[in-house]
Amino acid sequence: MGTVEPQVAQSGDVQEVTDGFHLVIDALKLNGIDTIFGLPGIPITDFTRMAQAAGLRVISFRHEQNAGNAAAIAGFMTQKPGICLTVSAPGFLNGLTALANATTNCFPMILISGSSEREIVDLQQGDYEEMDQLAIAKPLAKAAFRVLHAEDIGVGIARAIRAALSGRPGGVYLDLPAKLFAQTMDAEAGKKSLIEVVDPAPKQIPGADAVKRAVELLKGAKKPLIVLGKGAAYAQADADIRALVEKTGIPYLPMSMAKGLLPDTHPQCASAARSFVLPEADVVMDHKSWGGQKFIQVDISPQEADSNVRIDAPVVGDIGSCVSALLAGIGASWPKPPAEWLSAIAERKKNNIAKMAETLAKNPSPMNFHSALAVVRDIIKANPDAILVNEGANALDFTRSIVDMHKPRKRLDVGTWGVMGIGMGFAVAAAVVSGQQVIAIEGDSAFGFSGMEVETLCRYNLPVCVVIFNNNGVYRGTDVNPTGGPDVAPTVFVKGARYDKLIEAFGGVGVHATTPAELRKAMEEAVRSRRPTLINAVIDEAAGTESGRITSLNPKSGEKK
Ligand SMILES: Cc1ncc(C[n+]2csc(CCOP(=O)(O)OP(=O)(O)O)c2C)c(N)n1
Ligand SMILES: [Mg+2]
Repeated sequence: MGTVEPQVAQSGDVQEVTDGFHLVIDALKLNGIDTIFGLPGIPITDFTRMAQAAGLRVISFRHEQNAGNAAAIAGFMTQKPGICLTVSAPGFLNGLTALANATTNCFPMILISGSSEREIVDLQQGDYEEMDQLAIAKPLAKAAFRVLHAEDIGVGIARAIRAALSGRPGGVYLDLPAKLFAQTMDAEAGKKSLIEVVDPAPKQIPGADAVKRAVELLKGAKKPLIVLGKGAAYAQADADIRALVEKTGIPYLPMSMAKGLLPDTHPQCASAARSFVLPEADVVMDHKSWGGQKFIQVDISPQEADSNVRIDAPVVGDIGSCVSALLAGIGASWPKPPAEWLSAIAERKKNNIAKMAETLAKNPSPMNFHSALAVVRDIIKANPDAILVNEGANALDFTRSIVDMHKPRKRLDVGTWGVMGIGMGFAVAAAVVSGQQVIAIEGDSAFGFSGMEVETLCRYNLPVCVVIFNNNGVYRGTDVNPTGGPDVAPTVFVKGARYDKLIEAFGGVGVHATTPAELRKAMEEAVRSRRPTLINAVIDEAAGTESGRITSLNPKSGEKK
């Protein structure tokens, strides 16, 4: 229990007192929180100092969005809410993008922000950094709470933890006005006011009838397919998921962050035949329709069924419980899917893998995405515990399809929104939480959103190897200004930029790599030394496509020429 200077009570007895600062720290510690990601300033500077003094790890960032992204992915990796701490108004707003992204992706995180005094904010009298933060956070968070009295801190933290972790996890906002931190109360009463949350993510057991319906539907399928999403990765029910896939013999398709849940090299993995299996399958466990298909959806939220296609067999519960119930339901003698279906997939896989191998073996000059990623694929294969962070457009899509993942929760990327800017926040958190080597494959544009955090990598001496696929711009570096004027095209950056020099400013290792051999040597050395490293990998500026794999989402001009 943290205490402040003893105060002399009226009776003359010395009374142990505590305050808001210490109650928040103690409540977090009581609930197993050991790390805070944040950025200091009024009114939370002293809080960061006291938290560090109390044994919490406090990781300071250069911009709150990166601290927020770090907290969110720490939550995804650990099933404990990641904590992000920000100052009022502008710091709070900087953290909000990460909070909203966490909610969208079902990452458990708590954004704790200092705020200005309610009395002044509500009368709009012009307090320092005045803003009604609770109202602004509400629509972007799964839940939002404010604590006004020191004796309510225990309840506030407990409610935030439960909201972040239970059901579909998400982002929670906790508003702590400046005055709260200095409020004092009797230390013993303070200690008693704290809550150690019991069973914050309760199991939700699916109904027997729902499981039976799903098993029946699966049984009748001629072309079944299992789609694994990042919720399956989050659940940490790896052994049961693997057993379900292997016992049924059903081909599966991992979504981006579910890659590695079973190794991508698994014989039932249909990733290399993705564009064939998705429209072709007749019964799909999870996901999107191509007409005539039937769907089983496993989800902890009963509201999610029918959200974009008719769900014929919703199975509502936590993934672990649902998968073990389905396993029990399919029993010991489940017939393998029809051989025709499996061989049609195998055929496509074989052809696509052979075609890809041919492309990867080429050694064009300048290097392209494929020749560079052949190297990354080898490095990840040799270091299956390394965590791969990935963002960009082409730099994302090519990495996702070329680099096999071998273990669960080792691929962290742009998620549901395809948001740029997660890179360095995710990389810092992945290294801090796991202690493992992190490899961040970054588009040159994507990197720019959080690039200043290379100083953070160096400051904490984290084993992070950032590889920038530098193609001189957004998607490619070849656009020209149609007017012939002096401004370059909107998608083009400074050509031949040397990102490797950025990290050298902070004592990290910078490498300029123009060939696969140079890239391989630099990545191997980074993994061996575990030093913060940034490799500027020069990629053919004409190699990418507009928006990577989602070119078709670009609106077309209706203007008649
Ligand atoms: C926050 C945010 N802003 C803008 C975008 C639009 N966007 C998608 S990908 C991308 C950058 C693509 O360029 P780069 O990272 O260099 O990847 P490349 O295709 O060149 O490999 C941008 C700006 C986004 N997804 N998120
Ligand atoms: Mg680029």
